[in-house]
Amino acid sequence: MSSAEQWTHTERGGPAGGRATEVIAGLRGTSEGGPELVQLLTPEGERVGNAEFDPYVADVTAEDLRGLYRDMVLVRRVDREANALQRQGQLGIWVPLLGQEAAQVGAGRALRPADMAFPSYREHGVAWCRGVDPKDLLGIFRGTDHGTWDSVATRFHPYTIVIGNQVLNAAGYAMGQRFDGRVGDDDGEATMVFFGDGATSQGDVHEGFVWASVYDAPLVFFCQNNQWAISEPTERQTRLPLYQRARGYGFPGIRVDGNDVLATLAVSRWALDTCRHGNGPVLIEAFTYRMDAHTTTDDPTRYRLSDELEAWKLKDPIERVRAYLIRHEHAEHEFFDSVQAEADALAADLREFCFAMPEPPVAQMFDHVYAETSPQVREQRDEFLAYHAGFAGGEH
Ligand SMILES: Cc1ncc(C[n+]2csc(CCOP(=O)(O)OP(=O)(O)O)c2C)c(N)n1
Ligand SMILES: [Mg+2]
Repeated sequence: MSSAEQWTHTERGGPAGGRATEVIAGLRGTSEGGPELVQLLTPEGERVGNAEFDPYVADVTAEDLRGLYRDMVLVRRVDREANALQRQGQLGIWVPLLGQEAAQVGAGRALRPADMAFPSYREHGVAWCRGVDPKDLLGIFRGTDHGTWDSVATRFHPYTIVIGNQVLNAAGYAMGQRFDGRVGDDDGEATMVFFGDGATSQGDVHEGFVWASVYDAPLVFFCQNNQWAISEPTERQTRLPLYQRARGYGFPGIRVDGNDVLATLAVSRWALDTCRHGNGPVLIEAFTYRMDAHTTTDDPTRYRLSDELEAWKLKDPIERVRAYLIRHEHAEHEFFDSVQAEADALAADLREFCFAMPEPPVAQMFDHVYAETSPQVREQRDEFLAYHAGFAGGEH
């Protein structure tokens, strides 16, 4: 029996006290965001006033909104193209961001150039906002490199696959920003770290919360609650809304509609401001949904119901901005057509690049295991090369 079958068919007890019997996986994990959800644009594209957060997007013009729309369409197109490339055998695996464009673009566009960002492995939209060329992401998933962007120049750390580990890296980095006196006023710096709902059950994330809290590190914890950690629903990670965990660590937590790019931008700007002024960390829970599989190796129909997906499709992050732009006559057909054409060209370029990617020499995988190679690594490399040389055609 797969673990998905176990939670759909067995009775679960445990400390929560039998409340979760016979729950169909996901139905509880994907309930509405609740009254505490910060939302500025409804799924229908209507603007909702919010006295606390409106000031943080008061300067956002129609042109800026078109820019956010463009960002989301382009990153979705990159995502779909990379997914197709995996299906055609060009990538070993792909990690889709479908559905999480607003969360990532809202947060990514709130960051200033001097701020630092630590992603996990799904943050293609944040990468885009940091100026990382989508081509630089491909090698990670083709298995040819570890990402080719300059993480110092872009201020976008390499992807981290080990769940939650980047939270510790980010806490240390943000403590450094504080120790170096780079916080305290509006010119201060901040760091943002991205992780998932499942990651909140990792010790690394807990430790990161503690360190950042007690050192008042300028760190925004940006948790994309996409309702699932592979096949585990959020209800298997927490019995209270994730943003409320922050209180136990002594810093503010807030839940934002992660499918609303404007609200995510506003809340992220507020949180980054709080940090750069020296007030310590903030937790943002971006309430969103993973519309596709966990990765291309996963089949979500094994563990979640299609009506859940259908319900979330109505909250699509791109459609609500499109509806808003049309309703307020902020964009004409020509604009939407030109963004589509740009997306298609970007995808074609990505595809062409992928087909032409050179195969690296097999010895290269041993080069960056440590900053300086060790006798053990050298020995393993030599053994591996000798093994490969035994095949017809030499090294390969
Ligand atoms: C330390 C560690 N344990 C387990 C895994 C396997 N793993 C990969 S993704 C994942 C689920 C993560 O879920 P979540 O934090 O919600 O992020 P999402 O993938 O939904 O963005 C797990 C358990 C891993 N990569 N690292
Ligand atoms: Mg998740």
